[in-house]
Parts: sequence; structure tokens; C-alpha cells
Amino acid sequence: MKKELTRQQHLDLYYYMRLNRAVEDMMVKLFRQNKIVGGLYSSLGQEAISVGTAYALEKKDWLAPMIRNIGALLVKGVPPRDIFMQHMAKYDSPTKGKDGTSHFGDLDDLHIVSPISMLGDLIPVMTGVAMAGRYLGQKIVAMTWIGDGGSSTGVFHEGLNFAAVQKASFVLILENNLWAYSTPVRKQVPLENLADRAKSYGIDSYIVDGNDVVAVYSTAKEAVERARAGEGPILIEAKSFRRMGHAQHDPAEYVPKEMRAYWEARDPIALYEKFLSSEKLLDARSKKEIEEKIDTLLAKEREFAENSPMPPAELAETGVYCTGDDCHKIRAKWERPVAEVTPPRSSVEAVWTVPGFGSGKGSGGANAPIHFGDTRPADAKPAEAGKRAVKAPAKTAAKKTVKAAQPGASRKARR
Ligand SMILES: Cc1ncc(C[n+]2csc(CCOP(=O)(O)OP(=O)(O)O)c2C)c(N)n1
Ligand SMILES: [Mg+2]
Repeated sequence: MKKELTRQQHLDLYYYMRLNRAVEDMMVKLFRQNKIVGGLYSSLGQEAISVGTAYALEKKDWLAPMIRNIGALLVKGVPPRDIFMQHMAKYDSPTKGKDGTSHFGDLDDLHIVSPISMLGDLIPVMTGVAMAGRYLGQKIVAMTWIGDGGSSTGVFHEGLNFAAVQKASFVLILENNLWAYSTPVRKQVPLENLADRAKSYGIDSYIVDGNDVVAVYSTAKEAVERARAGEGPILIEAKSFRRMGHAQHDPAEYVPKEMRAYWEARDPIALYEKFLSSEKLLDARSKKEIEEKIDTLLAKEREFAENSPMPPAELAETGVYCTGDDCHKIRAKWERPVAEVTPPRSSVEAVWTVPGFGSGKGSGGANAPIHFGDTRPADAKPAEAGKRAVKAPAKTAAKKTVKAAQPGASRKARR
């Protein structure tokens, strides 16, 4: 079922991998100039995974990226300026400067669900997207990514099990880059292949060389089409290596030198260039054209981003709480009047106060945090109240113990 790629498709994969790397290189420069306000994560050496998997999706399909999937955003059609502005918290960014990293999506046009920082939580969310597509008869596939570390969260297991039971048209890409922060994969999971986890949910899985973009693409394409055909979710483990630290602040000195050298020699872009030249799909001229196209685009995008203003202070509290009216088409079911739960009146006294709750006295006479209705009357002497409170429960407990012990004890004796 593997699909042959046309020359243009081969060159598309090359273009997006180069663009992915160039966008991130430019953000490192912006970071060093103190223009990036949030954390900056790198997908250096993992570009083939983001690009090859997202390229296997159709326009109508949905994806939810994680921090190392800028390549997937670019393939889906996010302009680099949005990625720059988002990281610079500029007013023209998708979140209007409310976030300094990658927490943005596009539900209307590009079908991108914003990343959720809590690792694994996108699995049930994207399962839900796939199920919604099924209810609407859209034949869509939903895709998200998870790291080797993230695959040990509870929600990974709960989510994948749920997706399997629901036969959701969902493809999960497990990026095994051998490290989760400073923890090597060997210390996290006692498995050779993380793809084996799929067996627990009765779903199929693939293992692919994450540094070989054509292999990643054709595996993802097969998985996406199988999921679309109703075969249920599929897990793909893409094996690769995290070439930089967890984020810019981390020099990753804990990574053995030999390990780094091994993977640097397997750079996915260099490997692909070699392949393209040997297949006569890329010559010096077309390579130069692609490089110039990227340089021109990014110079323009960067200029736009740098010229975008920071958000005005007076808008700091807008767009933070969903009101259901101007933010979102899915309407929240408000249990209380909207005006009451949105700023600046969100501190009004709660209306569900239970009489007596939180205002009782403990048996010793002091204020108790919770009132269960059995404290002494306000006029009783503290000593009497103390006696009542201690005696009564002790008696009841003793009786119960004797009763429960008798039948068991006599049975034992009879044997
Ligand atoms: C549930 C949860 N636990 C912990 C974290 C903090 N955290 C963020 S990234 C990360 C490491 C993730 O490693 P991995 O899943 O292998 O992804 P990688 O960084 O290698 O791409 C951790 C522990 C989190 N965001 N969510
Ligand atoms: Mg990892």
C-alpha cells in the first residue's frame, strides 16, 4: 500500500525540513537577542518526524502538535511569522501576546488543536476530535505526538485504551528521542521498543527510522489511510535523538559524547540530500532555489514579527476567560450568570454556601474547619462536651468489633 512520491512531493519534504530548521535557527538568534519571552525548544535532528507525518495528512484532517513539532505546523500551513510572534508574545500573534511559546491552534481553517502542556492529554482530546469527525460523517483522521517520557503518563494509557475501544481514526506518533529531560529512555521504560505498548490496547503499531523522512512519510501515510478506513487507532514509534537540551537553558552535558556524535552523523536533512542527489531529484540549482526561497520568506516574516507591537496593557484581561459569546462557537453551559464568574466580579461570594458549613465549633470548643452538626451547644461547658464526644464513638466501635469477630472465630474453632 506504500505510495510512490512524485518529484515535487520529494522536494516538498525537503523544503519543509529545511524551513523547519531555518525557522528554529532564526528563533535561537531571537532568543539570544532576548526577544523570545518564553521557553524555546528545539527539534534539531527530528525534523523528518514532524514533516513526514504531517505531510501524510489531508487538508481536512486534524493535528495537535507538541513542543518539537514546528515542522508539522509549517506543513499544515501556519506562516512562520505566527510562530515568531507567538514566541515573542507580540500583539499580532495568534494568541494576541497572551502566550510566549506554542500554545495556539486554528480550529476554523487549518484544523490545529493547541498543544496542552500536560504531557499525554492531547491523546484523549484528539480521540474526541476523531470521534466527532465520525459522528459528522467527515472521514477525518486526527494525529498527535508524544515523547518517550510522555508515554509513561497515566493519560497516555487511558487515552490510547479509550481510542482503541472507540476504534477512533487516530494516529499517535511516539517520538522516541532517547531522552526525557535528563532521563535516558532505559531508565524510564523496561522495553526495547516503545511501540510494544500498543499490544496492551489491541491496536497495531509500526517502528520507523525517525531520521529517514521517506520512511516516516510512507509509514504515516499507511497508518493514516488504515485509520481513515475504520481500522482504529495506530501507534507509530519513530526512533531518533534529541540533539539539543530539553530547552535553551539546558546544555545537556549528561548526554554521552559518542551518542551525540553517532546521531549527528545521521542528520535527517543531510541523509535526505544524499538520497535526493543519488536519485537525481535534487541538483545544485534547485537546492539553491529552495535555500533562496526560504531566506527571502524568513527575512520578510521576521521583519513583520519584529515590527508587530507588544500587546497594550489595557487588554491584559481580555481573551483570558472564555465567555462563550465572542471567543468560541462551542457554548459553555453556565451554571451561574456569566457576569458573576467573569472579571472583575469573579470574587463575589459563592452562592452555594451550605448553612453551617465552615462555621462550626470542634468538640474542644475551638473553631473547626468543617461543621458536621454534632458539636456541643453554644452554652454547654467545654468539659461535658469533651466527655460526650469521646465516650459515644468508643462504645459503638467496640460493639461492632465484637459482633463482626464472633462468626469467624467460631468457624475457625470448628475446623
Ligand atoms: C504530565 C506532565 N508531567 C511532567 C511535565 C514536565 N515536562 C515537560 S517536558 C518533559 C520531558 C518530556 O520528555 P519526552 O516526553 O521524552 O519529550 P521530549 O522532551 O524528549 O521531546 C517533562 C517531564 C509535563 N509537562 N506534564
Ligand atoms: Mg524524549
